[in-house]
Amino acid sequence: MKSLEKFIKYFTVVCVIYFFINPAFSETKYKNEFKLSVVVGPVGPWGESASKFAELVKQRTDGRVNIKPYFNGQLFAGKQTNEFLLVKQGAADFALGSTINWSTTIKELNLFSLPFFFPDYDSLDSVKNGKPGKMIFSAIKKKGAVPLVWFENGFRQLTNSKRNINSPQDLNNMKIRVVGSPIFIDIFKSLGANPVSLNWSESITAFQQNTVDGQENPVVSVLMPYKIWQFHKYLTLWNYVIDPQILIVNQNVWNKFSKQDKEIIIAAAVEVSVWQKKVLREDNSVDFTSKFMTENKMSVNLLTKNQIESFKNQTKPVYDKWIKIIGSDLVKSAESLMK
Ligand code: X2X
Repeated sequence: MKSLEKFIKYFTVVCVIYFFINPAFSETKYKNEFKLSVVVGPVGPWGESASKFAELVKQRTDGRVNIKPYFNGQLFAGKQTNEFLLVKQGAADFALGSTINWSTTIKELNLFSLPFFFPDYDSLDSVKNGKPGKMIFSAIKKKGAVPLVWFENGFRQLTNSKRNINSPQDLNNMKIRVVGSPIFIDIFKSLGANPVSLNWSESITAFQQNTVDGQENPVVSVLMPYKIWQFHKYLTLWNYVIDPQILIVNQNVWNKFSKQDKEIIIAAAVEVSVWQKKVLREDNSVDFTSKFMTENKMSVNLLTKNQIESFKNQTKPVYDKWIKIIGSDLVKSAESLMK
């Protein structure tokens, strides 16, 4: 009996040692699939960034980290503005998303939706790379997900099926589809329009059936892949809000990756975000956009400085209300960098 006990003890010790020194056992083993949430479809720079990122990570981790993009908001069981909570709760592992969709949970993200606040890409870059960017990343962390890398969606432009928009009066009573985020409702109400909040996936049907007259989205990232000219004849280039994206990951999922795999994931994301930004910024130029959309029979309307000024004045109460919600420290910090 004693010798049996001795044998069991000896056997256990040998097994434990074997487990720790054998590379096949000690190599990091993760779940088979990590779900990456994407609101739009696979076509266009947003969807393509998600696919490229997943591919690079798989290749560079020799298949250890298998990320699968779920397009068209397949992972939401409801509103797209719940995407952040999906990641926080683990129903999605990653999201490559627009900050707009998460702004109902993280108030700081409404900074990017302040009307006529960001004059150009340089201002956006200085805010993302400076103190405000850090404040925003720490707000995201506090709310329970890990922000990894900034991506981009572009300035948002207006399209509609009724008429050219030159002044707030032209928007009077127009039904405009917006994301279900309160600042967008405020902006379009202040302009006299009738905002209707819908998930993007339901919006295309609304355009087809003419239950709304217009919408606002970035040209290259969303309007081109979705061939908006099939539904709307009028495009107004007004750069009224900027729409950055961020790649986020669930906190527990992130903690379980090895140091080496974390580095691979971040490097792949940075590489793809550089590519995405380059494509978007080149193609978002007024010349390219105007030519492309005119060829597709859209009437393209580039607002003058004075016209923009009248939209800006009209939306001033929205700015005044929302800087308090966003946090005046963050807004001031962004303003001082943009001067
Ligand atoms: O719903 C939209 O308008 C979209 C696709 O741009 C976002 O996800 C914010």
